[in-house]
Amino acid sequence: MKLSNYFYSINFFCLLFWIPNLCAAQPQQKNLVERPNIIFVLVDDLRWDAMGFIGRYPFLKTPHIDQLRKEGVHFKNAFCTNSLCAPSRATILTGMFPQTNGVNTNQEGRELNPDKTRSFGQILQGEGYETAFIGKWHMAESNEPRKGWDYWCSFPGQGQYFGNDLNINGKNIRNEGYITDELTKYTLNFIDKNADKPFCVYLSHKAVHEPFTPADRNKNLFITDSVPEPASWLDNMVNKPAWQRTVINQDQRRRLREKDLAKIIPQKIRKPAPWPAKTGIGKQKDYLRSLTAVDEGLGEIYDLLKKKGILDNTIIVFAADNGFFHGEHGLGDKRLAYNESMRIPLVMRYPKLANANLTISDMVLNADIAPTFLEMAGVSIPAQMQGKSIVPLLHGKNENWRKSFLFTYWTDLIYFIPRITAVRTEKYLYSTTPDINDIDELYDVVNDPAELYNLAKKPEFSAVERQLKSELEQLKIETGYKAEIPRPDVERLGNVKTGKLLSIDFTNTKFNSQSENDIHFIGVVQNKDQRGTSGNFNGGATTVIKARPDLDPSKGSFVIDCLIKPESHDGIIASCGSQKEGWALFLENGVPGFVVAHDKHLQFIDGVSEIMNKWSHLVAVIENYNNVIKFFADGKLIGQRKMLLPIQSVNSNDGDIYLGQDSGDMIDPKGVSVHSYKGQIQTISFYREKMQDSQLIELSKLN
Ligand SMILES: [Ca+2]
Ligand SMILES: [Ca+2]
Repeated sequence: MKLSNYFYSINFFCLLFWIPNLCAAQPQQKNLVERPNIIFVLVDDLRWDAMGFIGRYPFLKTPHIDQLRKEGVHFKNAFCTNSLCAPSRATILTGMFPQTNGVNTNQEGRELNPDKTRSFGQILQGEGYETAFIGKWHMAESNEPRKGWDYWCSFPGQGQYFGNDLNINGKNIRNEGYITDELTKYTLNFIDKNADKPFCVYLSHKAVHEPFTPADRNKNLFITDSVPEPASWLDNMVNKPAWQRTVINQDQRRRLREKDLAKIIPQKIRKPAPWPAKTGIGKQKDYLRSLTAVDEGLGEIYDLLKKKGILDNTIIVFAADNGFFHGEHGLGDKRLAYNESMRIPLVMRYPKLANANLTISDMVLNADIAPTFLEMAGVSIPAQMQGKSIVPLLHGKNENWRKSFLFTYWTDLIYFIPRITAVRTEKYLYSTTPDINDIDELYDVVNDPAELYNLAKKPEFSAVERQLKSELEQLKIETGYKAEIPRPDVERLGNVKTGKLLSIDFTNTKFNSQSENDIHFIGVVQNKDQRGTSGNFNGGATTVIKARPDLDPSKGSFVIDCLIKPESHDGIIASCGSQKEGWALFLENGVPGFVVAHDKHLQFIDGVSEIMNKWSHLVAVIENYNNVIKFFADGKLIGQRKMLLPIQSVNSNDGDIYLGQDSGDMIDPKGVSVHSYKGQIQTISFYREKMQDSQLIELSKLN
């Protein structure tokens, strides 16, 4: 059986009774000495149970996390509401759910709008806190400082374990060190310099995210230890939705074609191989080893706070953005609503409010972190925050606490994982996939924590299922849930030209070996048939349209319109860019198609009928503002698809448009790009214009 990234084997003061109203009245009175410092340590993809004191991995030693737990509170039922990096981080920062803060996927450069969705960093900064963000930001790609942080140290995107382009307060600095240790050092420096004022540090580790890479000193830990088998390793997946049994490899993920989908057959039954106890699954030991440097760093931070005499006036929170599967149900990665993915570690030390060795079992969320920090800092909580301060729980007041919450997932890159909406209570998980026709899931998480027995549609649970369904709908309304979340950044057209951008008419252009307005005709000869004059592209002939800002397909609605008569079965009619960013109109087996590339992800629309040796009018559209591509031929909509990733500017690379071939770096080097076009092109035009489907159908008619 094949391994993939996703599937393993066959396939988470007078403070005693401080009430919010009282603190809302307090911020003016800046009693800076008494205001607590905040240190928030976020680990990437750390499971709720991957902490030494939990005991899931008997060999795992996390003495400093364990010490925080002993001197503080463990929230044993902590969850993220969306198990993916950027959405969870946006929720942590804003206390708002993805549907309201706009960051519902890792893709499309989604980023918080700091003017509309203020982070706890921005708010605390406004209240006189010295704030620092150190580490992985991961919303959008840039490492540049974001609003709300007096001190900024970050890397682009995911970052690397070794070798990062750090941006420190606007200056770019190359750092070759082991990133967990480096981020700890920057944190220690910041605390050392700011120990005399209230500060808030968000230390956001790269660890323990893939590719799990421990510090050199920790590489040989746990060598002889056995990893206990998870109960759900034996899940044969018979009562799981079919999409969970579908195996898809990296290449299939990146080169999406509807016609290939039929070939990816969901496996009927998973037959688990024996559990590999010596190694665990998918470099599981390296994942756990990567945590050791995080724990060591936490120890250094603890020691410094103690040395500075500010330990007990500092709120220390240790958490993760989401969990991770290590072979449970044969799964890897996260995203789903099962325990391993949605539960997160959450430990807090703040002796002024929280008794030592306290365990809280009420359901708390990543959305609760921001409002909690604000209440603890004596700052009023903005009404738009959807999470709740956990301070009442610390006082044993849970009468008005939540009894359920909404978990969501919007399809992100791995296209076969559908949109998920789920409701979680202390007793049940009910999970649905509204966009596909598949079975729902219902688990009794108390009696079946491994989520092996799907109770959906079982008559004896029909009342429970009905109640959870209605709870789900209620939570969707309460939290402003939407199936589609508009990108916050949508479209900044600036001074880019709109309307018809360029048109080449081969009926009356003197194109032979001539150049005009940065258009170069190479080897194209004139041809005449019953339709009149056209440009004959005879395999190797081309026309190069030099890159211009207005021909950038990433801006607005970009329309490509051409009138052609193909004379060979395979070939590129027109292309721009490469696998990185690009598009191509092509013929394959005489059938026209349209492909858009971003970051080596190819997104195809394939035509259905052959158009050999006859005139045909093709219109392709990139609606980048809403991530849709469309393809029309001869007055009909051939297909449209939601892009998993929008195209970015091609002009930074090679933005020249080539007719008749894909020049330079190819869009699809193993497929359609390799063939030159043989046949006629009569006209080709480019527009930047939002057109209705009816207009596009009209445009693509063969008159
Ligand atoms: Ca993550
Ligand atoms: Ca190219």
